[in-house]
Amino acid sequence: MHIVRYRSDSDPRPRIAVVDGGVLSTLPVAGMFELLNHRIEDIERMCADAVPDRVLGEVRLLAPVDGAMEVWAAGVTYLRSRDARVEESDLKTVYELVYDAERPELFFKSPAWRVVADGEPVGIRSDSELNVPEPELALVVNRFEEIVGYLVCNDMSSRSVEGENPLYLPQAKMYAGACALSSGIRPAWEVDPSDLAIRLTVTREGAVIWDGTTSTRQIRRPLTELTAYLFHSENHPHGAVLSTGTGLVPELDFLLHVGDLITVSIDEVGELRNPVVAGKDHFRFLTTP
Ligand code: DO4
Ligand code: MG
Repeated sequence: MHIVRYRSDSDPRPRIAVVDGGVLSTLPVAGMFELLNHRIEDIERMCADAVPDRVLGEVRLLAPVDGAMEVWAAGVTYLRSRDARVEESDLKTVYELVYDAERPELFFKSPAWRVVADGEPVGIRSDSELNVPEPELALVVNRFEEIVGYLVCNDMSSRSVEGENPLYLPQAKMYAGACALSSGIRPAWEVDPSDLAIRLTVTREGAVIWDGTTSTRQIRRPLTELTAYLFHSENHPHGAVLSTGTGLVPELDFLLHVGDLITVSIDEVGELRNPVVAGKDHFRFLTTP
């Protein structure tokens, strides 16, 4: 079962539904923001009580975030991410220190309206030479700080901008098309997230040019430690998405090209596929209603 946001030809308003076996059951909420205003046991009951009303082929799936929801991300939570950043940066110690520190690295990634959906393009900055996808397990958290489900996130990043100076992190991480989320939230009551395979594949002109796999078992911190820091000094009245960091980083000689197809899949959670474009002009669709 997955929880999705969709739009149909017969109704321009986005709706929230449960999908199971290709059949949708629309939920009685105005948006994901309203669903995440409920406790997890109420959400589970709502999903169980929902009545089938249409099939997947009749609708367009949207990014599963709306209202005042925000996407945040954790960093340097896997050894591979620490080592890759030590290699690319002149200021190595910040990454070594944060990997072991009590306080995790958390950063703001995107408001709901800037998130791109499965199938839409992801972006690279026109002023950045070294760009990578970051395949990550993302947590969907309700306003009560409970993890209600899981998504696939691609935390697109400029390695050259971040590598030049860690203070450029916001520019390396936040730009048009930098945040992609899979369509369906896999409910937390259906999946154990402790050892899920995460796979990244990059395809160019039909041929695989990079492929790697890791597991959520490699993450250094408990997931609830990350959500506790997210809610420590800020309220998230519409809930939030927290991406948990990457365990796969291609070698420094790997360069993403326009036209590459990035596929991230996480066992039992879902798949996210996005072609690569360069520059902000491709993302006007996010800013026009
Ligand atoms: O420290 C910079 C960002 C790290 C990150 O995004 C990751 O480890 O996934
Ligand atoms: Mg990341």
